[in-house]
Amino acid sequence: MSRFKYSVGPWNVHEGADAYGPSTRESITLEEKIKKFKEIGFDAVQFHDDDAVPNMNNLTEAEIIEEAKKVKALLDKYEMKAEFVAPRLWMDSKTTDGAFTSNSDSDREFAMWRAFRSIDIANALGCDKIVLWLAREGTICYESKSPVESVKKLIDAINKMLDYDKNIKIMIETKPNEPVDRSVCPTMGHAMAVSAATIDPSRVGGLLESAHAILAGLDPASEIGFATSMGKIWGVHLNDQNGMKFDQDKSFGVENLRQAFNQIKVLMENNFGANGEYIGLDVKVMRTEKQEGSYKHLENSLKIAKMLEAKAEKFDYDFQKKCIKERDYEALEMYVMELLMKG
Ligand code: 3MF
Ligand code: MG
Repeated sequence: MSRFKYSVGPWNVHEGADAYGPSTRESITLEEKIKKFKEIGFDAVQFHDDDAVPNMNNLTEAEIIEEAKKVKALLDKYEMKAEFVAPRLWMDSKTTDGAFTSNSDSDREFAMWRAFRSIDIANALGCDKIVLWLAREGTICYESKSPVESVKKLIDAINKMLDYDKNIKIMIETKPNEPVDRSVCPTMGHAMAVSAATIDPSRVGGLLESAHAILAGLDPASEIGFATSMGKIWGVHLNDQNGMKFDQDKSFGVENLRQAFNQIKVLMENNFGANGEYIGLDVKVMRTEKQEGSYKHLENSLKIAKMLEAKAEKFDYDFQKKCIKERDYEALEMYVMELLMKG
C-alpha cells in the first residue's frame, strides 16, 4: 500500500514522434487513456488546457466550460480526479516568441486569454491548481529580450491570474532550457523568488521535475528539499535523465537509483501529500516501443516509485544518527548502497 497518490498526463502516452522522425504508434483516445490510468493504479489526471478542450481557440468562453464539463463526467465515470490544468502556451502560432514574456503585445494578450480559460477549465474539472511550464519564456537570441523586463512581465501575468480567481493556486514548473536556450525561471530558487514578488505568495508554489533539475546541473531531491523548506512543493514530476542533454523523460529511477531514492525519501520525510498533493510521473515510453507497450513506462515508473517507498520505509534512522555522531559518512553511504542493492 502506497502512502502517496499518483498522477499522470495524457501526453505521457504518445505516438513516439520526436524532432527527427515521425510517429511510431497510433493515437489513443482520452477516455481510453483515463480508463487505463485507473487500471494501472493512478488516482488523478493532469491536463493541458487543450487536452481537456481541443480546438479551444475557436470556441466561446461558455463553450469551453461546457466541453470541460464533459471531461469531468469522464473522470467521474472512472473515479479519477483532475490534479491541475496547464495552459499549453508553447504550441500556438501566437506564442512563437514566448507567451507572457513575448515582445508582442497581442501575443501576450492571447497568453492571458489562455491562462484565464485554463482557470475556467480547472474549475469545471473540480481542481484548484494551475501549472505554468514556462516553455518559451526566455530567449533563443539573448539580446532579443531584457532579463529584467521578462521577470517583471511574468510576475505581472501571475498577478492577473491570482486576481482573476481568488481560490486558484499556481505551481511554477521550472526548467532551465529547451525549447528556449535560456529560461527566465530555471530553478526552484527562481520560482520561490517569483512567488515572493507576487500579490499573493501563499498561492504561488513550485512543481519540481527530476529531469529539469538535472538539466540545470542540480540534484532533484535537493530542489524538492529547497521548495519544501518554504512550504511550497505542491507537485512533482518524477522521471529520470541521463546528464545535461535534451529532455529525456525516462522512467523514474532507471538512470540513477540512489538519486531517485532520495527524492522519494525527502517527500516521505516531509509528509508530501498531506494536503492532497500528488506525485506526478512525467515519463515517456521509448520511441521503439510497439503499440501494446504504450503504457509500459508508466507501469514501470509506478512500480519503481513504490519499491523505493518500501526501501525508504526501511531506512534505519538510528544507524544514520550513529554515523552522524561518529562522523562516519563512509559507513552511512555503504549502508544506503546495501539498502538499495539487497533484496
Ligand atoms: C516539459 C514538461 C511538460 C510539462 C507539462 C505541464 C510535457 O519538459 O515537463 O510535459 O510537465 O506540459 O505543463
Ligand atoms: Mg513535466
